[in-house]
Amino acid sequence: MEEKLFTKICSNYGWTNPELHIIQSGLINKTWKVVATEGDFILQEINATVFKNPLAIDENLQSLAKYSTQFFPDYLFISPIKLKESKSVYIIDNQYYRSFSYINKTQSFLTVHSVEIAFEAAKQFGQFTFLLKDFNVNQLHITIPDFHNLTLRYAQFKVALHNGNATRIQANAALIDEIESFSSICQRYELFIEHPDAKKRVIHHDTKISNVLFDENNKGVCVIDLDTVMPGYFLSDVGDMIRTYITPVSEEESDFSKIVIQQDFLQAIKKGYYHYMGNELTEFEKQHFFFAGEMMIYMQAIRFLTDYFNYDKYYKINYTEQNLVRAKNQMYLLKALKALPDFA
Ligand code: GN1
Ligand code: MG
Repeated sequence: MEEKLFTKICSNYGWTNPELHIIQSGLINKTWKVVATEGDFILQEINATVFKNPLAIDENLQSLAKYSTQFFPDYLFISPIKLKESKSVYIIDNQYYRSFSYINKTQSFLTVHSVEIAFEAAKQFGQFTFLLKDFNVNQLHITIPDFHNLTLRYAQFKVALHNGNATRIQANAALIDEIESFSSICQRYELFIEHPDAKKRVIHHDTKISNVLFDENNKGVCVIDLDTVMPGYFLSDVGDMIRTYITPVSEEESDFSKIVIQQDFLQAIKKGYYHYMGNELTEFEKQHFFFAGEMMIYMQAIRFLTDYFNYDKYYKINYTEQNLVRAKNQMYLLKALKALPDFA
């Protein structure tokens, strides 16, 4: 970040003697840690290409924070620091910034190294949706339309096959065939969302492990990264946990032999999520617990490959083939999961 811009941001927040440290996590927003005399803070630039209306995020967080403070005053709901006119988004040079107090004595992880961590994280995300179960979901703005709409993601993939980078498409015919051969997942998803027992709930929509803060004893403290909190289906949150907690390596791993399924982690996610949501989910939803994993892994493979064909416009990359590696990694994971008896 430019010195001049950072100085302006700091004076806006009233930070003195600030030090700026980049945090290399997340594929969409830019994140820094600021260490100042007034304390430690997280500073973020919201990606306004992805979040077309950053002020809608702010309104969502404010109404959820208000509800949470009113009904669950002890719950740690992480909302951004408020500025003038009680907005928490600071707009400068057409860019959107916001800041959070850094929660001290907490840690976060990039991969899940124990069943306890998987359990704790799933409990946190279950608690989030549980506490907000009587909040009117229709009050929330849709911060990314059709974010986890698999039908649309599949359609976007098909469009990319026509309009995308021809060399990349030709070189990956086998992968494309493979993705198409799993398209029954789209039909099952459609049957799910059409069913009256599939409930619209307040859903986090990005339940990767780095979005949970833990205390020094590895107990879950709170969930973070609330930009995609929107009305949605439990499939999204449980599915993304399955996608990201059950293997020892992340979507970035290029040595696929390391993608092994740890079945006890699957059970830990279920136990953790059901801790709060066990009496809330309908029987129909529970029957789709494992399907959630399939659906989210499949969708993520499609999203990475679509972006690769579309010249890597969406996800941050550090090397040319990164989105392709991510897509292949996710398809490998999907096949490994489908090979388990529960998923057959
Ligand atoms: C993006 O930026 P980050 O890492 O929080 C993406 C998620 C994907 C994830 C894959 C708004 O999340 O949907 O699951 O990358 N968020 C958005 O790592 O597209
Ligand atoms: Mg996110």
